[in-house]
Formats: sequence, structure tokens, C-alpha cells
Amino acid sequence: MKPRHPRIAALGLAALALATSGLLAAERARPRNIVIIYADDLGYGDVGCYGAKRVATPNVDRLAREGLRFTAAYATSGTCTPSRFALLSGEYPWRRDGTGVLPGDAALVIDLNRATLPTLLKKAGYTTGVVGKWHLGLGAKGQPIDWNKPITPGPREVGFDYHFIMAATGDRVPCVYVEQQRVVGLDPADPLRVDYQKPFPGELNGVTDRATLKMDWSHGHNMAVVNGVGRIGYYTGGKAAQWVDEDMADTFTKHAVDFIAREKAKPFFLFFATHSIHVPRVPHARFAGKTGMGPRGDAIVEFDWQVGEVLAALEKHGLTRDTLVLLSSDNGPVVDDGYKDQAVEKLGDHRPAGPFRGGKYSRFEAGTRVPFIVRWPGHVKPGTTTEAMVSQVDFAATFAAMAGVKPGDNDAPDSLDVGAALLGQSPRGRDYVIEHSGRLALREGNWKFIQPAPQGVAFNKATATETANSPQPQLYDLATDPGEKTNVAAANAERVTAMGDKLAALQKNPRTRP
Ligand code: NG6
Ligand code: CA
Repeated sequence: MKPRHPRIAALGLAALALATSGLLAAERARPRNIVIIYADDLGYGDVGCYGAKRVATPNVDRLAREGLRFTAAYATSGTCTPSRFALLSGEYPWRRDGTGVLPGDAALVIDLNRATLPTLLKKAGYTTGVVGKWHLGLGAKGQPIDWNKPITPGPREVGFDYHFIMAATGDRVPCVYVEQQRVVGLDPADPLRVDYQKPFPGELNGVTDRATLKMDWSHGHNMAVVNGVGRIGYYTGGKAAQWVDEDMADTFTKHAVDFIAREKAKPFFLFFATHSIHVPRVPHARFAGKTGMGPRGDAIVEFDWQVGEVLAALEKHGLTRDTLVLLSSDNGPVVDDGYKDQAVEKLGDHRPAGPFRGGKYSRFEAGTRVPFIVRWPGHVKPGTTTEAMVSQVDFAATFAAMAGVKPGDNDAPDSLDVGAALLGQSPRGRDYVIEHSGRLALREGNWKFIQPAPQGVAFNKATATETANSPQPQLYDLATDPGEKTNVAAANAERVTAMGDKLAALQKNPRTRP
């Protein structure tokens, strides 16, 4: 039918468009439960559904088969602390001093005056839990942690009802778990003390007692010796509380699965941050030798097993359909990260970074472009793939929107709601992504601009990482050159200037959320 009045017809169309968009937003259902499985140092090419052939990852692959696999999803940073900071706070870590890789006795780096992903979800009625690697500091600034007393502030103050964590990393002391503010299994008669500067007399030392190591170090990791493995930092006491590296994946998985069982009656959010596949790679005997790739490959298989256990727990409690599961990694891959664990020798044709250049510690794509899968039966189409760009800094705004809560004006300042892309309803996520390791890089569409870094080394010999540092600006066309092989900056001077200016403006602006 021909509209009688063109103006009214136009108005009608606009109203229809508004109604539809409103409907879409309102229709974006709220997940009953949310589980984020966050691997450590797992590279884009490390799992089967992203192209790995020599290591079998049936559970990760199953998640992809039942969900949506992203080919352009990013951690904010090339290392752990900054990526985790962004994930929980919705703020770029490079806006804040002190968000680099933290020692095990660092103070909490998350601002308690702002909402976080877990506080937002708590507001929406979710019970929240974190199990695994924390690495965001514990305790108040300027007050050394007393490990023998309740440790606060920490995950609880950041918004987690439940925590069972390691303070930093497996290669940093103290080698103990912390549950609900207390070191697990601590004997009060054997108090635990930590020092990152000087050794405790009488304790084994990675330099003088090197012959006692069951796994030698290649760089760093030569301070305290715990379970025959050299670590970063020194500590004494707390012997009864010491973890067994081989049991770590089992321990974390048990606590994740127990959390699900305990909280199943009401909506929950679980942040399951595995230590796999970070160094020291000491998988359980069940997995040791499984891949022929040495402990790094075996740790991938152990990670995949952990994914399987979480999926099985959801299934067992009838929660599969009601739970949005998101799997990703905190930064790209590294092969030799400080231990002689045969990762280099046994790598063969396995490509941890997939088709990309760089790795952990790098601003080339492999530093931050990570595996990323979302499964939510009935809401996310199974077996699908998307090129939509998303960043982990978006979790706070995205999950808050799904849960129906609004972050305050000062909260999650860099987090964008990319819910439509996350659920595969739109092929478009972000228009640009900022990649960070030391300095920054900007991906806009398929153009990748890398800020010059006059001081940084281009190649880190110890880890064999191409950092992307160069005194010159770099520009790559990821559409034709995903491996960032040909710097086309000279032939595209205008684009280089425009992207450099845009990045500088984003850096200056204290927030990017509209
Ligand atoms: C580095 C460690 C490395 C790893 C990294 C943090 C040395 C020589 N290297 O300083 O082994 O622990 O920090 O990794 O000590 S992350 O994934 O937690 O960011
Ligand atoms: Ca990491």
C-alpha cells in the first residue's frame, strides 16, 4: 500500500526501527549463569579448533562445535596482570601505574571505588567466585602482607563472594593457596614469610643448590627452590601449606566444580582462571608424556581436561542450557619462559601462535589475539565462527548489559557493550582494538599501526620473542598480511599519521565508553 503522506511514512519507519532496536536490546536474554574459563599463556594456535594438529583438545574443540569461535578476539595486553586488570575493571591497564607483571607480595591493584565485573554481576543477583590464578595483588598499598593473618583487601573486596586462588603465578612465591582470605593448610607454629629481595638463610637457593633441581631454569627463576623447582622470590615457613605443582590443575578444578555444585540453585558467575599452561609446566603424571611435545604440550592437554571437567559439572547439574561459557587466554604463547622444560626442543611443527607473528610480550598480533569461544545453547548458534573484533576489556559493560545492570559513569571507563557480537547476532564488534605490551598498537578494520618504541629491544633473546619494538612506526594490512611481514608505513604516510593521532587521542582521553 502506498503511504498517503510521505512524512508520516518516514516517521513510521523511524518508529519501527526504534522499536526493533529496543526489542533487540530487551530481547537479549540474560544468562542464568556465566562461566569464564581463562587460560594462562595459551596461544591462538595451541588448540585443535584453531588449527593445532599435534595436541588433542577435544573439550575445547567441543565447546567450539557447540558455540561461536572468534578469530579476532583480544586480550588487552601481552602479559597476565594487565590483561586480568582490564578484564575485571573494564579499564585499560596502561592508564594506571603499577599494573605490570606483579611480584607475589604486591598490593591489590584494583581500585575499590569503582565497580568491577563481579560487583556488577553481584548487583544483578549473581553469586560470584574466582578460582585459580589471581595475580592482581593482595592487601593494602604500603602495608606488607602478613600471610599468617586474614589477607585483605583481595578478591572479596573486588566483588567475589568466594575465592580459592594463588596470589601470583606458579613461578612466584609464596607457593601456597589462599581461600577466603587465609593461606590454606598453614600451621600457625610455622609462620610463612616472603621476601623478594633477600634470601632466607637455610632455605634452598636456585643458584647455590642448582644441582637439586628437578627442572632447571634457563633464565630467572633462581631464587627460592620449592618442590625441586626454582622460583622468583624467597620465602620461609608455611611448609605444610606448600602446594604440589603436579596436583595444581586437579586442585583448582575441584574447587571450580565444587563452586558450581554449591551454588547451582541460584545464578552464579565463576571466573575459573587456570594456571595451565604457564611455567613452571609440571603437569600431573596422568598427562606427562601424552603429547611427545614435552611439558608444554602436556599442559595443553591438562588444560583441556580441566575444561572438560567444568563442562561435565554443568551437565551433571542440568545447567548446560542455562550457562554462558566463555573460554579465552590472558596473553599469547611463549615457548621458553625461563625453564629448561624441552618446550623448544620438542616443538616440532606445532605453531603456538597460529598464523600470527610475535607471542607473549609482543605487540604483534600473537601477543594479544587469543582463542575465544562462547557457548550458550539456544542463544549462540552452534559451530559458528565470527571475525567480529572484541576485547576482554569489554566484559564488564557487556555482561552488565546482559544482566540488566548499568555501570556508573566512572565505572569500566573503556568497556564497550559488544553483546550482539558476543552472541553472534552481529558480525560487527568493535571498530578498533588497542593492543598493549610496553607501548601500544591500534588495529582499525584490517589496518594495524604499531607505535614506535625507540628504547625497547626488537627481539627478546631469552624468550625468543619478536616484541614489535622499533624506532620507526609500523603499519600492516592484516587483510593481505595477517603475519605482519611487510611494513607498509612508508607508502601510507597519511594513514600512519591518522592512526598515530587517533591512538594518541585515545590514550589522552581518560575513558572511551560513551
Ligand atoms: C616474567 C618471568 C616469566 C613469567 C612472566 C609473567 C622471568 C625471567 N620471567 O618476568 O617466567 O613469569 O614474568 O607471566 O622471571 S604472566 O603470564 O604471569 O604475565
Ligand atoms: Ca599469562
